[in-house]
Order: sequence, then C-alpha cells, then structure tokens
Amino acid sequence: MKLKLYLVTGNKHKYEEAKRIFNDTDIDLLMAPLGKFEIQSDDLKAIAWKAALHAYKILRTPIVVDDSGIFIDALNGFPGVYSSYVFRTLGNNGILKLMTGIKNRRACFKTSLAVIVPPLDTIIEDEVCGEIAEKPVGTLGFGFDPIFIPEGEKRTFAQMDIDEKNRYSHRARAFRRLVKWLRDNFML
Ligand code: ITT
Repeated sequence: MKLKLYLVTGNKHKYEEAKRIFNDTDIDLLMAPLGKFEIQSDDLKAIAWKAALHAYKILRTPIVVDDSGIFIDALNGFPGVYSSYVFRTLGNNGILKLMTGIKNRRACFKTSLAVIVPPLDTIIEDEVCGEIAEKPVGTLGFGFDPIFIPEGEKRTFAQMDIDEKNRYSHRARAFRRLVKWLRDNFML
C-alpha cells in the first residue's frame, strides 16, 4: 500500500515541484486540506517544525512542511526567513534595486522540511547556491525564480521547466533526501 504524505502549503508550485520527486515511489504526496501556520522566527527549521506540529495535531496523518527562502550574501542573508513578505512587498525588482552596483551577487536558496510520520519525525535541510541575475528573465516557476541562476547554469530557474529546476533546486534536493529517509525507515 502507498504511504499518503500530506504537504502543508498554500503554494501550489511547491506541491507540483515536490510531487515529481515522488514519481516511481510508493509514496503518494497530497496537498493537505489546511493552510500553513507560520510563526515568526529567524530560523527556517523552527518555522517548519511549528507548522508541522500544528498541522499534525489537526490532521493526525503523515505531514511534511517546506519552509524556504533566498539568502543573499551581499545583503547579509536578507531576505532569508522574510522571503515571503519581501517577495510580496518589494518583489524581484525591489531586490534588483537593492543589488544595484553590487559585484558579489552570490545567493543561496535554502529549504527546511519538517516531517512527521509516526512514530518518527525529522528535519531535513538542503540548499542550492548561485547568483542573482542582472535583470528578471523567464516566465516559469514562481517567486524569485526569474532572478536566480544556479551554479553551473546560464539560465534562471524561471527559464527551466519543473524537471530541469528539480535537477538543481534546494527543494528537490531536500525532497530526494526525504524519499531516502522514508525508504530507510519505513521499508517503502
Ligand atoms: P507556504 O508557506 O504556504 O508553503 P510560501 O510561498 O509562503 O508557501 P515559503 O514561506 O517557504 O513559502 O517561501 C518564502 C518565499 O520564498 C516564497 O514566497 C517565494 O517567494 C520564495 N521561494 C521559496 N522557494 C522558492 C523557489 O523554489 N523559487 C522561487 N522563490 C522561492
């Protein structure tokens, strides 16, 4: 029988990206019928963990929460845990303005997954580093995808389809490790 694992998110793109990672596994990733409860914290892990606990108390079913953000070196890690708010308020053009004249364009996307599959739980973290583009390019994906170029590429995430983005992304790396954790611990 397939394990049903619920991703708690209001972001359908995240679900679509994560879902691909579970193709050809005995795990069925579903979107939880519940929004993500978000605490304020300067730690992605803590945000993901509290959201997972909150969802688990209500749904009592295997749960995963993905909390992600982009950390820009020259801005001392900003927007980081505030990525969602900053995307809504400043957007990609606002970030590019902050980066005007800055040579060091290095940035990393980070993901923390908080996972509860009784009787076990875990936190899985991963990241992808690259550069902030000079201008937004591409129409695919979501959020900061048009301004992020992963290491080893010339294209932004927004120029890649889901399978291509998943070759590099923070989320795909973390979810691949989650598949391994589930296989190792639940013999799936
Ligand atoms: P949920 O919290 O409901 O899961 P969200 O979109 O608010 O959805 P996060 O708080 O984890 O998710 O992400 C913060 C922001 O970081 C998000 O709104 C995006 O703008 C950005 N972000 C995260 N992952 C991204 C990705 O793969 N590509 C581009 N931007 C991303």
